[in-house]
Amino acid sequence: MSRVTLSRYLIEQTRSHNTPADLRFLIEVVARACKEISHAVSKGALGGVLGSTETENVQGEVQKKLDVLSNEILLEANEWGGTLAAMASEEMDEPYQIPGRYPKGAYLLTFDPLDGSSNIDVNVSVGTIFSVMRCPGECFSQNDSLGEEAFLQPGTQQVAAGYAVYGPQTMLVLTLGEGVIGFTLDREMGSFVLTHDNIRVPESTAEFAINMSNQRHWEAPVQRYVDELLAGKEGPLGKNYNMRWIASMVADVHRILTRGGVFMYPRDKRDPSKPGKLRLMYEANPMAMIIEQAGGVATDGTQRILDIQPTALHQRVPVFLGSKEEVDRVTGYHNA
Ligand code: P6P
Repeated sequence: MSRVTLSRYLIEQTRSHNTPADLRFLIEVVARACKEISHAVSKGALGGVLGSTETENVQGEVQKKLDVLSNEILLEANEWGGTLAAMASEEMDEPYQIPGRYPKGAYLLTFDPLDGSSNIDVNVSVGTIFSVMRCPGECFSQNDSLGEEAFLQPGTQQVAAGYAVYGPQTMLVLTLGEGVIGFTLDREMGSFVLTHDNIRVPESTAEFAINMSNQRHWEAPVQRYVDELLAGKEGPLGKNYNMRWIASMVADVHRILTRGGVFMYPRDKRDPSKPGKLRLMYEANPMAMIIEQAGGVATDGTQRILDIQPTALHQRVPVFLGSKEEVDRVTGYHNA
């Protein structure tokens, strides 16, 4: 059977599901930028891009050289194509305005250009996460600069979401709202080739992902749930569980999409002003859309992540996502 590349898949989607041509073009451009990021990441020390810069991002996190490079790659790839009204990134305080010399388009793109970047210097998988929404109303008239309010749409408004994971293979995992597909980068051809045509999250699991070092800071429902997981076969859940924590959301979510699991980054008592670590607009929302499209569940502990009405571009939310049986259980403990 001939190999289906991302370009061919998107063309066929356009015919069968009326995917707008400008959305198709946007996805292809983002994928091309991810190929360039993959190339930079894979060079490691040979590329002179390991280590940190002297700067911090809006999150107060020290920026890795590859954070900054990946952000620039995505901005430069997407600013000229005429598909976007504006962009927003974990690495930038304010939305990025499309330069006046380029046409604007109907979509908004948000992204975490290099998620898990603390893992780069130790050669552990990292990734790029992205989300696409429509620009509300006529917000893309040529001369307006867009404030963050145009981005503050609930995750149900996303028209596409995806991530690239830079691991032993580089993969692009994508949803356009019709299920989840996976493409593997063929470095010889330079193309993303369809290798996973219907990714589904197993409904039950025996594997959980959480940073256990924060256990003393968790709220009661999470304490209860994790205690039950650790109690194993002799406990109320009646089976033994395994634990994995890569500290790279893209890698942890990819494992869960592949073999099931429950991923948790709960709020904790260390900093009440921060309801968790992960950001809604370019981590939780795109991953929640992907997980739900694959048959999983994604909540903030009490409600569906995709229903959250954002109040700020860089707001953080608690995240519980993955196999339905387990996410429903821990969410039920919060709502008990
Ligand atoms: P911790 C990476 O910095 C990240 O944003 C996610 O990719 C990851 O799941 C989480 O933070 C890891 O956080 O506190 O375990 O280092």
